[in-house]
Amino acid sequence: MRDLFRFSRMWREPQELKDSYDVVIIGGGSHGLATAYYLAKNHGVTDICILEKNYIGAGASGRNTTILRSNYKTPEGARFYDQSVKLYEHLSQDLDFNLMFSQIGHLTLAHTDRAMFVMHERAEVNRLEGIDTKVVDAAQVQKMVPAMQVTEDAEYPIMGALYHPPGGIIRHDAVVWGYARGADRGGAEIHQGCEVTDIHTEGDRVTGVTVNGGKRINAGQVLSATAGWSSILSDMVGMELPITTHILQAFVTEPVKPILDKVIVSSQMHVYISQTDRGEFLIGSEIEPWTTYRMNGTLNFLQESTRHALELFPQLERTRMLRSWAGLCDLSPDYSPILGKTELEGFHVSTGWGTYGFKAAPIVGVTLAELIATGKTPDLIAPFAVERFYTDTLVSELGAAAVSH
Ligand code: FAD
Ligand code: PYC
Repeated sequence: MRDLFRFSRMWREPQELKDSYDVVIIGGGSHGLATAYYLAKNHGVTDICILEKNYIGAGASGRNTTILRSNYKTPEGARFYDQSVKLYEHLSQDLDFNLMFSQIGHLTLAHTDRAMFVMHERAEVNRLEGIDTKVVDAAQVQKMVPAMQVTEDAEYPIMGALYHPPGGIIRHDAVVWGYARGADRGGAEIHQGCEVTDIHTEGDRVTGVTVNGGKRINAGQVLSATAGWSSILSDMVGMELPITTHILQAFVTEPVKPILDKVIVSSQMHVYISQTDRGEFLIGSEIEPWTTYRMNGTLNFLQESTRHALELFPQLERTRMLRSWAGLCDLSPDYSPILGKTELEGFHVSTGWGTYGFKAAPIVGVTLAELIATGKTPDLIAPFAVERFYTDTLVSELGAAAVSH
């Protein structure tokens, strides 16, 4: 299996795995790769291996709908995602790789008085954090998106929206490849087709991992950046995380002329829509309510999301669907991430990203790299420690995390 992944123009051929590293990162998605990149860049830590059971970007990082934004509801969340969007603004230059960030603006539609109230609340939290977000009325929405149907007699009439100019879309696999190349250039080893099958401990600290084939690797610091699979990894050290894994689906149409240059989200219609640089309409919905590790799509998703997308863009009626897919999402009870240290010394996690973690990759990388290199939890991520579930200090992003949760 590993031989399948040996040839890449973007990073070095992997060496044989060594017996020990300073840091082992489990998971070659955007979070694991970004952490490796910033460990070398910001802290000079280079004795790192990234262990990926599949190929780089095989998880949710290569399956998401590429939305970046920071219009969250809690001050903790808004300021955290704001730092991430700011890092994304300069990431192409930083990685010397074109990530195709289109900062086109993001509109969350409101169809009821209650939804308008929530939009005002979010706008106010954002304003206090210095984030550019405001409430606009239906006429302003129509002006910004002339191609969208904004009529009063619609099944879901649009009363207004939360407008967030810094939001946008980016090329997701470029982000993954850019960080992988950057991590490799910084000295980290990337091992694809390399599954962690066990994690070892001695007393109350982590000591290393075993990979498929049976090789044991020693390490004083292990990061599990495994998102949808993170409960399986934490089970290996007897740690129960409050995470459930669900699928989220999306599809793209054939390319059409450019008619949409905003990201559109409607919580009540459970649909979100953008148009890619290639002209495809990219359409997604809500997570499926059951828990699973199987990434199978459903007909119900295609029917419902198509129906709602056509209510907003009836001109797409004859547009053909090109492909659909699903990815795993790791949901926490308060819709905020679980990030940083655990009770096991040296074992760190990045999980609880649900349907919204791609936008967080740069700030996750910066803050986890700081934690691993210095042993200190940066203030920005302190609210997201796993202890919050035992100290009743939840950070509830319900209603602002992604589509309708
Ligand atoms: P992943 O990219 O999932 O990487 C985890 C990696 O761990 C995987 O590659 C996996 O193979 C590997 N792994 C697992 N177990 C092992 C093991 N035992 N050994 C070695 N490797 C292992 N977020 C947004 O911000 N905006 C969006 O618009 C958005 N849209 C989404 C749309 C869809 C359809 C989906 C599915 C998700 C979406 N998300 C979005 C969420 C986002 O994609 C994820 O939160 C984010 O990509 C998680 O990144 P990660 O690096 O933590 O995990
Ligand atoms: O994080 O904004 C988001 C999002 C929208 C749909 C899926 N994730």
